[in-house]
This record gives sequence, C-alpha cells and structure tokens, in this order.
Amino acid sequence: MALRDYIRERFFPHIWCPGCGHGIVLNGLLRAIEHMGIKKNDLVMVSGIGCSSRIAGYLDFHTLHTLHGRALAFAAGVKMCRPELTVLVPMGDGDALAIGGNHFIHACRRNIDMTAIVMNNRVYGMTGGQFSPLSGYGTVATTAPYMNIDQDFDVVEMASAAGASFVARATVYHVQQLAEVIEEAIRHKGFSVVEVMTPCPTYFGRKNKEGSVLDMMEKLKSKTTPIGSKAKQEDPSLIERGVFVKKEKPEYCAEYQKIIERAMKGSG
Ligand SMILES: Cc1ncc(C[n+]2csc(CCOP(=O)(O)OP(=O)(O)O)c2C)c(N)n1
Ligand code: SF4
Repeated sequence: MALRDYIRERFFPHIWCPGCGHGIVLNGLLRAIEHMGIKKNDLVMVSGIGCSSRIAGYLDFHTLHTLHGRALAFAAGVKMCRPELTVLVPMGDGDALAIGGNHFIHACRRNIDMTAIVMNNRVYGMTGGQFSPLSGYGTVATTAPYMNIDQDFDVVEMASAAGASFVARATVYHVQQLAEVIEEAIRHKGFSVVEVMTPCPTYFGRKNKEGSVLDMMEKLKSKTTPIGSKAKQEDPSLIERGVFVKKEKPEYCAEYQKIIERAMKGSG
C-alpha cells in the first residue's frame, strides 16, 4: 500500500500553520504503519481535540475524534472490545497531561496494549497559546504574559513512574528515528508512550522569541542527544532521546480475557 492510500485527501489542505511539526509526526506515523504493513481496517486512531489531534481526521483508518483530554478513555473502550485491533492515540501535551492527565497515568498503570504519541509543543496551540503543563517555568504564553511560574512535567519520567511498559522520546528533527521509534512502540505489547518534541512556531516560538522555524528545528538538533551519550555526560542540560523503558508486563486485555474464562467456568 502506498502512503497516499492512507490519507483522506478530501480533508486537505490541512489546518496546520507553516512550520508546525505535527505534519512531520503524521509522516513518521504513516511510514511506521506502512513499513509494518498494517491494513486500514485493522487500525483504529482515537484522538481528542487540538491541532495535534487533527491527525486522526486526515488519515483513512477507523478514526474517532472525541473529547479534549478523553481520547485514552475512548481508546481503552475500543481496545477492550476489539483487542485484535491496533489502537493509536495522537495527543497534544495539553490533551495528554492537563485535562487528560488522569486518564494518562491510569492508562500507563493498566498497561493496555495501545500507543500514545504525545506531541509536545509546550503550548495549547489550537486555542491560542495558553501555557500547558509542559511549557516550563520562565516561559511566556498568552495566559502568562509576564512569565509562567508553573513547573513542567517530564513526560518520560511521568509515564515511566506511572507504569507504562514502553516509553520513548523522539523529535521531529530526527525523522528517521521518529518513524523507527513509533514502529517499535506499536509492536510492543502493552501501553506505549512516545513523546515527540515538536515546534509550534505560531504561539510558543513567537511568544518565547525562539526565532524562525529553522531556529526551532536547529534547537531540537543541538539540545537533544541519544540516551547515555558522551555528550550528555559533558552537558547534563541536553535532553535525551531514544527508548527509556521497554519491559514485559501483564497486558490488560489479555488479563481481562482470563477473568472472562474463569467466570465462564464458574470458578471464583
Ligand atoms: C472539555 C474541553 N475543554 C477545553 C477545550 C478547548 N481546547 C481545545 S484544544 C485545547 C488545547 C490544545 O492543546 P494541546 O492538546 O496541547 O494540542 P495542540 O493544539 O497544541 O496540538 C483546548 C484547551 C475543549 N475543546 N474541550
Ligand atoms: S497553532 Fe501551533 S500547534 Fe497549532 S497548527 Fe499552528 S503551529 Fe501547529
């Protein structure tokens, strides 16, 4: 199947601003799906609301465009009913960790076999640049014109601590690795989280004087490094990318099936 066959061309042109990284995530996702040869009917993409969540609308799978922050709850319902399907959840950082924070930590804890792609642009893009739990202390946003005093979450640490069995970080600068890590996440049996660092030049970039889109992309290159690199030892401020957690853990749907079988036998 060609990449084009997975796209709903009738919904184009897309809504994203020039330089937005979300299109690169869409590209990485499609390359991973195409490489794995997943059939359109075997994949369900569930999203909430946000610029990032629009990905679900542009792709020709079974898609649910649900409520802001609630995508993982809907996705869990789909997966529990049809565990044989691949379930992917593209999310914004606000969607995943502000309004959806509770769903996020419990999805990690339960280890349901689905993949959450958290597009971290450190801002609420769709609604006009409010700060998110990922913006970070000292940044500026439309709702923090003098300075944001909220500390940020680290998505990787949070997902790992909450129990996700696959946790990774990628960037939209490193496109090849992005597709590879998404594929590894989809193949993993359990709840997978991939944080993707991606620019919102329109709100985060402009407000925080990050320069042009190219400057923002350059920063993704120069401020990140592979896990455990020598560069990290020399400069601890670098952000690591790669796979942080990959472990075997009972998967929720499989465990639930065992309970159904026990109940059918009538044994307590
Ligand atoms: C229940 C609810 N609350 C608030 C909103 C408004 N809203 C829509 S998208 C959004 C934030 C989007 O930010 P993020 O999830 O980080 O994605 P981005 O647009 O940056 O990709 C908000 C607050 C909504 N649609 N529904
Ligand atoms: S507002 Fe930001 S996140 Fe939304 S499309 Fe524009 S650049 Fe992308």
